Amino acid sequence: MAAGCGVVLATAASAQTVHIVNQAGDSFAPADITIQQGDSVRWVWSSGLHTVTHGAPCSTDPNPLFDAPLDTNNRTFEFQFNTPGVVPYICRFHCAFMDMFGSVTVEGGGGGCGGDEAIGKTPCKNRDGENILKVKLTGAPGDTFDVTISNGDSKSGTINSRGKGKAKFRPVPSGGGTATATFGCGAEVSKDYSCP
Ligand SMILES: [Cu+2]
Repeated sequence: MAAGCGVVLATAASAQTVHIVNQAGDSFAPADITIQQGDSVRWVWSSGLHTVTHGAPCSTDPNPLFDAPLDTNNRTFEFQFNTPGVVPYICRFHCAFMDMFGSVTVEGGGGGCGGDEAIGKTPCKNRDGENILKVKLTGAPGDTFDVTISNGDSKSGTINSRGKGKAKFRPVPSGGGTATATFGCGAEVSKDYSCP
């Protein structure tokens, strides 16, 4: 887990995490946190009138991702960060005089693999005198992959919304070989194939 996070609540449904930032007097605690893409941050009020406003000290971003009150009527504000990068934010009332601002650093790469990363079937068939090898993959939707086969040929692609991907090679030499897939999330899997 990233250093500087306060309380971290794991959600049951997925690997997504909710990170807590407390309003403590005229500051955010912790002011700067690092999270993974898809995680959420929940700001928690304790006293006074504040806002959680996207922007660099001390102005509002021209296209703010969020601009929420944090006060007795709005005691929490939660936002999910789906894009890697650094998102600065301020309190509108206390940024300039009290340095009440912070930042959320969103790390990409999915924060690890989902466990579905695998090579399924590797059919290789002769068509019109050429061997065509298909390498069928499963993984997390949106994740990228590179597949390399024994003759050094490689192909890349993206796992589709149904969790499947495919790499097609032609021509492929006769005989056996191994297909190795490296996923964007870091997983590496291999499977043998055999061509006529
Ligand atoms: Cu404030």
